[in-house]
Amino acid sequence: MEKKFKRTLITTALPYANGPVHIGHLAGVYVPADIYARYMRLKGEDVIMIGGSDEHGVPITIKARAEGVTPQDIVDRYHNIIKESMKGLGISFDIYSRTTSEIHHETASEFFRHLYDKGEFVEKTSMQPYDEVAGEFLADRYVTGTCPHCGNERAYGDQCEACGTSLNATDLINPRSALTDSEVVMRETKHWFLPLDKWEGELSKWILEGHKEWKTNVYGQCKSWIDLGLQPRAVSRDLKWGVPVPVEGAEGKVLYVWFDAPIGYISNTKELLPDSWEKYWKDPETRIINFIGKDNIVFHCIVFPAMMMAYGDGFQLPDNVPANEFLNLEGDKISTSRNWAVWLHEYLVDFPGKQDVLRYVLTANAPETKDNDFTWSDFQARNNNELVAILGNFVNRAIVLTHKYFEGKVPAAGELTEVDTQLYADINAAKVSLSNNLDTFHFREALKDAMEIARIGNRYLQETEPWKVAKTGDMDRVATVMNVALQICGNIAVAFEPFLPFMSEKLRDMLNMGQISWDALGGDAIIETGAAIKPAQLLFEKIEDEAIEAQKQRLERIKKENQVKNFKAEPQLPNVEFDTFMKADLRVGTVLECKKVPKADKLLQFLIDDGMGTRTIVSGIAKYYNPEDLVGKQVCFIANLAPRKLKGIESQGMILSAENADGSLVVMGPTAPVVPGAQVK
Ligand code: B3M
Ligand code: ZN
Repeated sequence: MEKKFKRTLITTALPYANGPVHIGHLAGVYVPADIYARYMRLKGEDVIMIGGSDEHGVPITIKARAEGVTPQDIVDRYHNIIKESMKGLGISFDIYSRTTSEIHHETASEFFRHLYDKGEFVEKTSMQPYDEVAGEFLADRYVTGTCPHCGNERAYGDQCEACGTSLNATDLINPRSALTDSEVVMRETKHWFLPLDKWEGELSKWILEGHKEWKTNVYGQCKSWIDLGLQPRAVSRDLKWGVPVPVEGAEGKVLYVWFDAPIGYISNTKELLPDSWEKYWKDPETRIINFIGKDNIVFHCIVFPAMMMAYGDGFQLPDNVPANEFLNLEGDKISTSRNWAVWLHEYLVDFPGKQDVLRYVLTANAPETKDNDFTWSDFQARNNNELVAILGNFVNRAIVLTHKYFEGKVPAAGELTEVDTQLYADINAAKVSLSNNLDTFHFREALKDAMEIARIGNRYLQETEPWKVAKTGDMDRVATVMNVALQICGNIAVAFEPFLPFMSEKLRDMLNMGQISWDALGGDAIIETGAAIKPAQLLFEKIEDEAIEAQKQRLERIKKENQVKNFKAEPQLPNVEFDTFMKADLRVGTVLECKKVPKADKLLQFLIDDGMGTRTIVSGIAKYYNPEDLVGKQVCFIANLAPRKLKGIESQGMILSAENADGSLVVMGPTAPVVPGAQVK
């Protein structure tokens, strides 16, 4: 049995303000949360949706230092980009605030102080890396040194990027400060720890016994954490950027970002509702839903709940944490630092007016149970074959025909036939499934249910063929069919509002619909008889290949840039004597002819003027050159390499090329013309 509740508090993970948001954030958190919030509002529920930027943490300080600006500059920049772009996509936060706000600093500070005064923390001293020149403790990221596993001399204190091992700063050999390049020393420092072990029993009971209905990925992660045994967690850091630890003698210490960030949900609720925020957090009849990505599960299901248990005072734990898995982009993990992402603020510029297309594709592909892939081809196909061909097409036909036969006035329905009543039964069946899926956070399936209504509409017109009936003169029947078709349009406007709010608004405007509610869904009188409707406007447009190509090329370019950035030269080979080198007869020749080798997609066949005559050389560079472009060029080649047969052609030497970071080959030649046959020495 569903627990009774009076109101719903939706929280959405606070994105770090060290970069803009991308499709991974959207598919994982903000689009599903927004669908749910809009659905609740349509049902007339008391619901608020809380968002905001997470503006503390070490990565923000690193970015600021790299750019020579302050952390505040960084977070101001990204907070604004994030806030504006989310608004642009129609993510309907009731508040989108930030953790540098005064109210958040006060709230987080008070939260810590309350736990401190209650004796909920344990204090521990430990040895931490310290930079004596800067006079600062160093976050692991700020320590560099030699990796004990692979010998990489530029490993970071938290991880070696060469071999991928995660490290502690104390593991590094010859650790140095990334701030001043001075030698790192270890110094004693005191921190406060939240003893999660103390709350293990309660957490286990609450989740493992009380919330078996949670998604298996969420439940499973919680179970494995609890089974491993929970440890005390540090809730403070030696850092200048953050909420200062409100305890005497804690100068230079701030709250750990994962301590203050979830409190941001509370601060932002307070900012939104200064007088009534408490009922959203402390009344057992409030339902709290945390929308997050899978990497945040432990903080939302274990750490933050333990903080609330320790705080007491009626704070409620979440009812559900429908965390999603990750979305990949064209087969690769999305990464802010590698720029491997589709950025929301850029999408909104590149595809103006197409917010709903992105919302649709991200929902249809939502990584609800496993990681999923976003590809531009799929984006195009879903727009053209689903939104345009099914949804847009049905609505357009219904509205155009109404104008054609009834001058744009909703005709009265006569007696309904079996086809008509079956249609309403089908829509109501879709509604039941749709509501169930939305209630249980199965948004992909829910979207299919909504789409089913448009499919039902297309089938209905196909079956009833009003254009044929009109020719028989039975305008009463045509009126009934068009009335029903317009009711389906009205149903579509309601069913899709949570998913595609821009489309829904446009459709409601065309149909002159006023307020809508979820209750009306499935009804046969959503659209009033006799009312005037507006001329048809296209709800979706075909997306052409050029637009998709441009996006694919952008990704290709980024992939190349990353390969260049990450290029590591091969280690040098052992020395050879000069005489050994001189044994290779290197020459310059002029390309007389160049053509593709049939049935070998890698090979080009050259005819070279080598100064002594001509010779044939076969080279594996066909992927990187048009043969015509090489004719007349001068190339370096090894003249005395023993001839070899390639695809039946004897190659008399080898053309020299350099291999680029992406594996592509560039042919070597002289920087100014020389005589064919010139020796390379
Ligand atoms: N900023 C981590 C993340 O964006 C973190 C979430 C905070 S939610 C309180 O993945
Ligand atoms: Zn290593």
